[in-house]
Amino acid sequence: MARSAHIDSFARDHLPPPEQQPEFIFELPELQFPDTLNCATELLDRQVGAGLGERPCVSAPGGPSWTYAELLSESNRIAHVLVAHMGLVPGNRVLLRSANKPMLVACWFAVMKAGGIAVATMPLLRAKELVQTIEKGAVTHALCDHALRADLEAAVRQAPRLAQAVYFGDPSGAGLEALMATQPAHFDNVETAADDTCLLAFTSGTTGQPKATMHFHRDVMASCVCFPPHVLRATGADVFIGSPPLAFTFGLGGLTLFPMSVGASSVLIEKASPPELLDAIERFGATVLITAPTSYRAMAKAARERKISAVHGGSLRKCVSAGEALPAATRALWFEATGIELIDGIGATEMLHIFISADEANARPGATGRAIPGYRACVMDAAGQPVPAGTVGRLAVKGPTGCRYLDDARQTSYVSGGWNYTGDAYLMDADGFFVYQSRTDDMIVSAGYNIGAPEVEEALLGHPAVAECAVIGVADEERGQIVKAFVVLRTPHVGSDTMKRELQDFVKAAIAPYKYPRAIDFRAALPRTETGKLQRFRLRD
Ligand code: 3UK
Repeated sequence: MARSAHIDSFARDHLPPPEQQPEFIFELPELQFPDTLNCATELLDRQVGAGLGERPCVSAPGGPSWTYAELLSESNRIAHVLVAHMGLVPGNRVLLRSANKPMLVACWFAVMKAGGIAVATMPLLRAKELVQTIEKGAVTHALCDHALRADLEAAVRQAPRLAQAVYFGDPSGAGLEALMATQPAHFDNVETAADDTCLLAFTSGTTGQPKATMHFHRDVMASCVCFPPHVLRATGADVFIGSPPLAFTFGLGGLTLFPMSVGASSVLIEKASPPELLDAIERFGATVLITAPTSYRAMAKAARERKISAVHGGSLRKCVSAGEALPAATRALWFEATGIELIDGIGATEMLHIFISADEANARPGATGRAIPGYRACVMDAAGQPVPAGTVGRLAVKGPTGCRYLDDARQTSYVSGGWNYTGDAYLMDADGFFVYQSRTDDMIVSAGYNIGAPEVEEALLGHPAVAECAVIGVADEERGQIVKAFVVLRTPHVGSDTMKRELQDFVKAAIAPYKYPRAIDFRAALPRTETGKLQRFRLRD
């Protein structure tokens, strides 16, 4: 391995000990990386060097719209600001704070170029959570959108180790843009080692204290050669669009790394609610959509009416769903609306991106897919032994990326015997397709029966009055647990005892009757994380 370029050795000093790390496998020819590797050089400088400089790269509804050459010079200028003005040395952590927009992408690449470590934060985080992030990552620098300044300033008062913060988008013109104007458009990228950490990604936290996962320059490039060419197969002519924040590795990959790895362009929208997303798809002629199952469900009706799909004369041709299990009903709904078969994929912050998926031709309703090229997956029993096909157990994966928690005792609960345990209960069928059951700790055991919450949710979603729902197990004297459903009804339906009975009968007719929700609560909305993930634990409280 090449020598680390990090002068600040914080990341290296806080890696999990080698015996606690997963096994990494690099079997594909495209996974043979050189010892010296900087992902910004690969994804940005090299694309410009290869003649793609004039192609569109990143744009946003309110502007700007940058070509690859423009993104390169913006990033180079910011890299100079980091080094010359903010005193960054390789290995320092840089907090990034912004909604999805081209400037955030430029800042991210600037950090890579300067050999720093990007710590992107969800825009909705408040001072308290930012303080946790700063302390956990020993973060010393920040590049932040002026619009999100107040919470960062409040956090810095409590965490003064973050001594260097520069803001962009200040209407007065001061701040990052003014500093950039005095800097050259050329920057010599730091020659980082392939195994130098380049990002700390915090887990989206449906439970407990935040964990920071560590990913290397090599991991970023590995994510670009597995899912994108083998499953997604986008081209340089594609226009990517979607909702996940770039602080979530689903968004970072899907809206920045993957399009840039093939010379495509990406449209970044700050608030990607279903109507805004649909407007932007039409306006920019987006061809690849990256979002979560609930968003597909919410957009289906309008997507059909507005003919956004290429088969109806619109632009959209490929759609990726991840973040949560995709109900077969949602897959069918989206297909009816657009003629597009969703590409479902399970990914995790710990694994950086997607490791089980299926392309359109291999999609199987109700199954996530098969291990993608580069990864292996299997279902294990409690003792870490593979179970036979058709048996439910714990999902275990390994590949070129894997879990390294920064200085965290929970490393040994995610990684065991070289495998990464995602915390999901799955079964593998005879054809190697993985079928999601539930989070391992969301399995409901009622009167001795194992019931996966998503299966009951899926059944409920089949009822036309149900807009959204969530199922949990609640303690019960007689049965141990009973199935309880939280249901958001579509207007004009209203919650009533009659509606309860109707939904219960509907579920009994759709799946094994013992799985029906004995309790139903009607709600106006369900608690979700900023990444759109259902927070079942908040329903349990
Ligand atoms: C769940 C899924 C069933 C599953 C993510 C794509 O979601 C991402 O990362 P997180 O760390 O959560 C990981 C957990 O989310 N999950 C994600 N996708 C699916 N369950 N089917 C799916 N298709 O419980 C997993 O363990 O927030 C997704 C790319 C990058 C990501 N970080």
